[in-house]
Amino acid sequence: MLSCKDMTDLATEYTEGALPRWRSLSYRMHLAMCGHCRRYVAQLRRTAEALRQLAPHPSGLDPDTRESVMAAFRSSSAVLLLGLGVASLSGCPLGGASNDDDDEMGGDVETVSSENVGDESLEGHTPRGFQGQGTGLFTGDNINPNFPDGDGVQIFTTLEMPAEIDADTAVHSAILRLPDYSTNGSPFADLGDLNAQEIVFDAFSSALWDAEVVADGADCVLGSEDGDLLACDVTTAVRNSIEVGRDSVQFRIRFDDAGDSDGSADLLVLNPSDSNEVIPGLVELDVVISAE
Ligand SMILES: [Ca+2]
Repeated sequence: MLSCKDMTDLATEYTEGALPRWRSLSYRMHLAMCGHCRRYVAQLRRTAEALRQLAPHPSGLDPDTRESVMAAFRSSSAVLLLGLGVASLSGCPLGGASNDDDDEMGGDVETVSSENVGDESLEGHTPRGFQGQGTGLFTGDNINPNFPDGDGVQIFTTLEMPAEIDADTAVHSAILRLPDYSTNGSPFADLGDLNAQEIVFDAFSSALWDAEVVADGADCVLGSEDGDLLACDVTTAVRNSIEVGRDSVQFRIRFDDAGDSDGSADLLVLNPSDSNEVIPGLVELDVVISAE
């Protein structure tokens, strides 16, 4: 994983879209887990936009001066940002956090993990529009010609809380990941973003389609296009579970639109070997913690 220093070094290339695809995915992965780096990159974007807007204004810089500022910005963005008085990366909790960072967070920082339980009573898919449910973890539309056109299915999953976490654990960030998937048709292009929403249920059933998202719970975008590394920030879900003493976190995973009524399948499938089997490891959870 990229360290926070790596994130600083690569920030300008990232915001300019100049990173190789694999590196850009790693960058987004770190951003999903690290609020400090998200704020840093947001500040970088705002600063770049402000510089871009200097030239068109009569009172702005002349073209030569503006270009020299931009060149300095590209070559040393961190230094320029600090010179403009914006925040640094102090407190970044991931991949290379210094001892000082550990002290700020109240103890040794570590990343702990868990995965979906692989239990058909707690995981599966269910369609909109009629009563029914199935055991595979997939979402999209037109999975079966007998389904009403335009309807689709969504995923319900349960993950154990990592064993290292108890009521006294400080949770700094948590990321939900779908480590492997395949697509059929064009689900992202036709159905929109893939979302993870925190819900709570005792047993998987078709009645969960419109389950209430937990108030102030996690509701985040896992990905927006085919090939994305599917991951998003679910810190609030883990904190919510700890607060009420639950030993799991649960999510509904679905696209923005249930179906596009085009009559053809647009699917995302989590188990590449058997789309109708639920096994542990199809969904993963990484939590950055420190003991208080
Ligand atoms: Ca379709």
